[in-house]
Amino acid sequence: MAPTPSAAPPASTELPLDCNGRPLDLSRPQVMGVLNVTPDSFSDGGDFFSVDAALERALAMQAEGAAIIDVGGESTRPGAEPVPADEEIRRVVPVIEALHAHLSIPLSIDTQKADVMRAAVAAGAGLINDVNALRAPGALATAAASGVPVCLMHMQGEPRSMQQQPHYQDVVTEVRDFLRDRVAACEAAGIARERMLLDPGFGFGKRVEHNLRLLAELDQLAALGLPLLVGLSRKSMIGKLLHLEVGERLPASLALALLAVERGAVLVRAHDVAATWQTLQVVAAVRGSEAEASGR
Ligand code: YH5
Repeated sequence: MAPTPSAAPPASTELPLDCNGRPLDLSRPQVMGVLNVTPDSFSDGGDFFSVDAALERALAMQAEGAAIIDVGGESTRPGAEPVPADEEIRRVVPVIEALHAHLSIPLSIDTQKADVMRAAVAAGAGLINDVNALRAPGALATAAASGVPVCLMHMQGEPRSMQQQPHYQDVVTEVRDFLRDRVAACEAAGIARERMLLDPGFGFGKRVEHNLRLLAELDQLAALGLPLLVGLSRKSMIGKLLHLEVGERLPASLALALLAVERGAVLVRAHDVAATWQTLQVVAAVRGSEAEASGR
């Protein structure tokens, strides 16, 4: 089969990303394991947050095939209230230090705050995952100075109220233009394109119809030429489509992950690492066979 000419250059995913000294290979689809370090997760019954329990969970995700672990100390679920920076730092820094000492894969910090980014990278984090795309005060300069790669995500509104009135004329165009503007802002701040990932932000100020359109036309975002991260795991769109509780959303999460990588995503943020990794492995096996058949 003749190679299909594409409008945009492919994402520069051949070289591994340098995540604070640890490589992240995005030449094939990979799993980002989710590690929430909020008081409702890993508590030993009371208010006490256990670093050991978080480490155990992270080691399991590494063994299950995660290429990176995303540590988050602030809930960004719809309706969530903001957490002060010092509280977020108290939650994430001991966990990042322990993971950095005991895991070999890179770690990312899921935060919007410059102070948390700085503390997390000093503790060993190798990627800044910001659902606010570095729009908070000081975030752009802090991320630039940190030297680590950044994931820029689209969100309409803010977590507290974003699901009240999501509205778009054309969701794909608006998300694409937003991400293009943030890439330009990052480049102006001294962040090289080679250190950026993009994310449409499924569920962040979007109705089910918006999420579906973004997934159906994900190739339009891939055409920006940067690696795409997607977070679809267990999200409300699945609950709304199928009337399922959070714990019942794995099969649909895997189907959405598969559709996303078919449309160009290279990093899939997921809670169920083993199952997601297996899904991506069979996709990679079929792609390998395709490449062989076309003589590449
Ligand atoms: C993301 O998409 N999401 S935190 C609600 C759920 C289930 C899961 C009601 N951080 C993303 O995982 N970072 C989060 O069910 C993220 N992309 C990136 N880059 C929200 C979350 C969730 C929310």
